[in-house]
Amino acid sequence: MGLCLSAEEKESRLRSYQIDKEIEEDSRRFKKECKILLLGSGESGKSTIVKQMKIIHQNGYTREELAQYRLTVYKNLIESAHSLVNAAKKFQLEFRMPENKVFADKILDYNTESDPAFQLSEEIVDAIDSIWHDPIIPEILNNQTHFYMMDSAPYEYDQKLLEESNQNRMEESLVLFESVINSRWFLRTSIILFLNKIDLFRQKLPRVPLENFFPEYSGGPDINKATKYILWRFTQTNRARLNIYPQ
Ligand SMILES: Nc1nc2c(ncn2[C@@H]2O[C@H](COP(=O)(O)OP(=O)(O)O)[C@@H](O)[C@H]2O)c(=O)[nH]1
Ligand SMILES: [Mg+2]
Repeated sequence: MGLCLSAEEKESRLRSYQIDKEIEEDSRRFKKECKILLLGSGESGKSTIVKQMKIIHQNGYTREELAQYRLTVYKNLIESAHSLVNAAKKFQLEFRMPENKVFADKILDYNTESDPAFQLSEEIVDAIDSIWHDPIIPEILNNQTHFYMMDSAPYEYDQKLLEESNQNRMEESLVLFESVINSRWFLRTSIILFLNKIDLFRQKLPRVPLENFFPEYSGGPDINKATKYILWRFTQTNRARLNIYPQ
């Protein structure tokens, strides 16, 4: 009779019920889930946006996670110091403070290690601090259009790509955006266009005219006009007529 189930049958019904419940819960979760694909050329700020989302919406980073980033910070510091010393050489600029000539060689010879307990030596920290205060540093930084330096990499319209040094970053971003937005894979996708690094753009605009790189632009150093022009350039590529939400 229907009511007399064997222990084995009871167990299998229970298991089946549990599986159904799990499937139902999964599908409820998937419906709420929103997948985001962040696309952009190297150094455009993709990782930064993910980190900002984690800080704002997921309680940020644990002490262990922060400790893991320490090595990356050291590595970036040493790489940037190398870039500065190499740029001085490239532009044939001599460090003005005599001790910095010695420090420059010391810095080029120094590399970080991958051991998590690794600490920068005090000597190298002092050497970097000293060259950073040399009067030639502003001259080197003013030449950033012609060499690559991470972190302080200012807004990209006059910058070359890290991946390919003769490709202008802004042109590359436009080409990349055009190929994504018109791709058949994204026909039913909403697009959010992040015009980030606005702080760097604002600083750079009066110093490096946008017209030098985009001769048809005629709005001068007005940040609103320049931003509108760039937004217009991006929206012009939208042949598939997707909804674009500028941020
Ligand atoms: N000043 C400024 N720097 C930014 C901004 N967004 C990203 N960066 C910096 O740009 C560099 C490259 O960013 P990252 O997120 O690593 O780029 P990714 O290669 O696209 O992942 C990093 O040094 C970031 O700190 C921004 O809005 N303003
Ligand atoms: Mg990244």
